[in-house]
This record gives sequence, C-alpha cells and structure tokens, in this order.
Amino acid sequence: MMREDFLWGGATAANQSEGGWQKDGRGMAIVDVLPHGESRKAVMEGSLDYRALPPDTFYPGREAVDGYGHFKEDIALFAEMGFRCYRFSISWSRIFPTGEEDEPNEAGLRFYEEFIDELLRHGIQPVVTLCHFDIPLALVERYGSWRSRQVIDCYLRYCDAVFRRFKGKVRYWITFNEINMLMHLPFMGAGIRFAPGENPLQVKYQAAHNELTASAMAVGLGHEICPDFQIGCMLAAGSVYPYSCRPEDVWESVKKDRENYFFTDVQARGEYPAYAKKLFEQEGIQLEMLPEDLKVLKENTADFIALSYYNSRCVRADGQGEASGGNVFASAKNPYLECSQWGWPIDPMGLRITLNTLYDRYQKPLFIVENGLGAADTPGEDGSINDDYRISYLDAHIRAMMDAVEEDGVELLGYTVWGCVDLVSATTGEMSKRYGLIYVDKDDAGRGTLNRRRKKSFGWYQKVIATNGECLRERIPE
Ligand code: BGP
Repeated sequence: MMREDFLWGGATAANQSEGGWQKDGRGMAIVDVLPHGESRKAVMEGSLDYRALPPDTFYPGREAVDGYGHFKEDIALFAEMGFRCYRFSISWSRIFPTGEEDEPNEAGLRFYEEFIDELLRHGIQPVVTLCHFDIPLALVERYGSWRSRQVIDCYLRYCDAVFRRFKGKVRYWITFNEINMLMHLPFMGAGIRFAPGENPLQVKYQAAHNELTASAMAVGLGHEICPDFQIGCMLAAGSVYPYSCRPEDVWESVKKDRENYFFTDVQARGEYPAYAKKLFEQEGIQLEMLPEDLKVLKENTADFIALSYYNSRCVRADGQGEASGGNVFASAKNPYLECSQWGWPIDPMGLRITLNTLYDRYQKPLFIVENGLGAADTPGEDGSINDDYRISYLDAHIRAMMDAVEEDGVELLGYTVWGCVDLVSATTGEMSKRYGLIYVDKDDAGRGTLNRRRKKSFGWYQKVIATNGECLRERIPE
C-alpha cells in the first residue's frame, strides 16, 4: 500500500504556464526571449544570441496559458481531481525584477500569497520550485548569469524573501529544476551563452559550482528561517542502459550516468565525487571557489531528491546505430521500446529501475515531481478529448512506481503529473505537445480562447488519487 499521506498531484512551472510577463512590475526573464520555431534550439544551447532575433519573433512563454490570470480556475480543477499537492515555480523576476533591487516587489509577493492561500483553502499542499529555467534577464546581461558568483548573492536574497514570506504555508521547496540541464541546454537551463573560443566545459562546470553552492546555501538559509522546511534538489533522471552487455557499452553507460549524477552526488552527499575531480584534472578545468564553499556543500545537503522521469536512455561505445530523442539529451535507440509522437522512448520499468538506483545511491527520500506524456490531442466533435494514450502511459508508470515502493522499499514522498494543465513545451515551444489532464484552447501560433476543459485522463486520475493508486492494481491481468 502507498502511504496514506502520499502526495499525489500535478506540476507546472511559471516559465511555461504563467505568462503575464509584464504584469505588476515583473522583470524580463530568460523565457521571454526563447523564440518559437527553428532558432529556439540554438538559443537554448547558448550558441545563438537572442538579441540577434528578428523583431517579429513570436515568444510563446510571454503569455503561455495565462496561469497568471487563470490560477483560481485551475486550482479549483486540481481540487476536483483530488490533488494533495501542487508543484509550481515562483518567477524570480516577479519578486526581484532585475535580480538586484534592495527590496522585493510587493505586488509579486502578493500574487504568490494569494496563489498559495488559494491552494491551502482547497487542502492542497504547495511544492515550490525556486528556479525553473527562470532567471532575471538583467542578471544574464550584467553578469553572464551563473558564471558569476555575484548571482549567488542575488539568488539568496530572493530565497530569503520568499522563505520569510511563505514560512508556515509552504513546507516543500526545490532549489533548482533539473539542475543537470545546464550541461545540455545551457542558456535555457542556466542563462549561459558562450563567447567564441571559450572552453564550454570550463564555463559549464564553473556555473555548476556556483549553482551547487547557491543550492546548499539556500538549504542552510531555509533551515535557519524555518527548521520544518524540507528543501530538495532536482535531477532530470532516467537511467542510461548499455546497448549490449559488451563491457565497453557498460562502461560507457556508467560514464553517461555520472554526467547527470554529478549534480545529485554533490547535493545529496555534500562533496565532489572522485570521478569529477579526475575529470577536472584531465580537461584542465579550474574551478574558482572560496575556501569555505566545500564546507558549505558538506553541511547543507538536500533533504530529499526530486526527479523528473520521462524515459530511460541507452548508449553504445561505438557511437553507431540509430539515435533516439528523449528528455534533456538524445541517446542510442533502444530496440525494445516504443516511442512517443515526439520520439521519446516509453519505458515504465525504467522508472522502477531509476528510483531504485537513486535510492540505493543516496538513501534519501525521493519525490517524482515530473512524469507524463507529451502528445497531440484532437478534440472530438462534441469537444471531448479521449486521451487513452496518456492514460495508458500514466497507468504503466504509476504501477512501476508503486512496485518500487511496495516491492522494493523505495521511500517516496509523492508523484506529480507534469503539465497537469496544458502548457508551452520547454524544448520545442509548442502548445501542441500537450501533457495535461486539463486541455487549454491555444495553438502553436498563440491563437485560442485559453478556455480550460477536462480530458478523459482527468476522471481517470481522480480515481487513482481517491483509491491511493489501488484501482490500478484491481485490473484483470491481460
Ligand atoms: C523537463 C522540464 C519541464 C518540461 C518537461 C517536458 O525537462 O523540467 O519544464 O517541459 O521536461 O519537456 P518538453 O516540454 O520539452 O516536452
């Protein structure tokens, strides 16, 4: 049985759902300069400067699905589904428009206060991501974002403001969404752009050190402000399988996994792992750090490990064969798995494997804060959306998760379906790549009424929550 207080719910993020980019004094953020269309990838990677984009460029995140104007309606629908928690992110530039003001923007704080109060009124526990691919643009322009230590102070000032304002209302915090995204899409993940001739690895690991230090300091600060806070780190997870049992393939998979575990190794264990120190030596990477940073990392490890899981990965040492898509980075095509419409492998058992691997590695509570299927939905003539494909994805993944808990003993705090109300896709900027249990009437070109509608998966998930997952066990085996 799943624990009685298991946190079933859904997740979104300000950068992809909130919109309201100029409301109530909000400053510009990274998401406001991520374009729709072909140039998006180069901008996300940091190889194309957003300032070079033509004036008629469409930026889908600026309005997104107007969560800013629809939050009461959305929360009422979440409550109807029975959510016990809701994960969302605070837009940093709503609180500190340029990142450097002396005082926080009261209108921004008031917005989130109303938002959080609305959740609590419905008995829904808030789970807050402090930074979900969302940095004030002024900090990118002034300091080169996380390249600079300066940004650590700005981040802590922001954390301090929201920790103090929302203590007593919010218990669960996540310092950075998918912190390992920095290695793969450095501008979207961390506001990093590269100058010609720079060593990208040097820049990325320096930014990683600054973010990891900021994350640890936020854990320390949060616990000081409220000892009851649970402050987690977050990883874009998904185990890397060897393509075959050839030792070379297996070794390659160990190395690939480490590229991502590097972050949680530091955040959960409090020190740089031996393999990372070797890598820095081999690649000539020199991290600038203060002598006390290592102590800060050691003393302020994360309380829990949050993760997103969409797919497993696969790797072959010879680099041959077909490639496959997937969250965060592409890998070799696994011949045993089907793929989504967007080419991401579908691997429910991979979730069980990933949860076990993470729990074995860290022995800290885990929290699945993203999982779901990005698919195109076509409303029927009567307007109904019969998303059986999404139901079957979620059904299989939730059962694999329950196996990890019930059969394997993994300690898991909760599960939130990603994009529970449709939102803008992070990697493609499309609306048509939908994850929601609630449909939003808006298309890729930004047209639509923004009306919300329940999909078939809405009622299905409502039942899952009401039975604490048990309804999925009662099926007659195929
Ligand atoms: C994760 C992000 C989310 C979300 C999700 C799905 O990487 O944390 O922000 O977008 O992936 O990805 P996409 O929107 O590209 O389908």
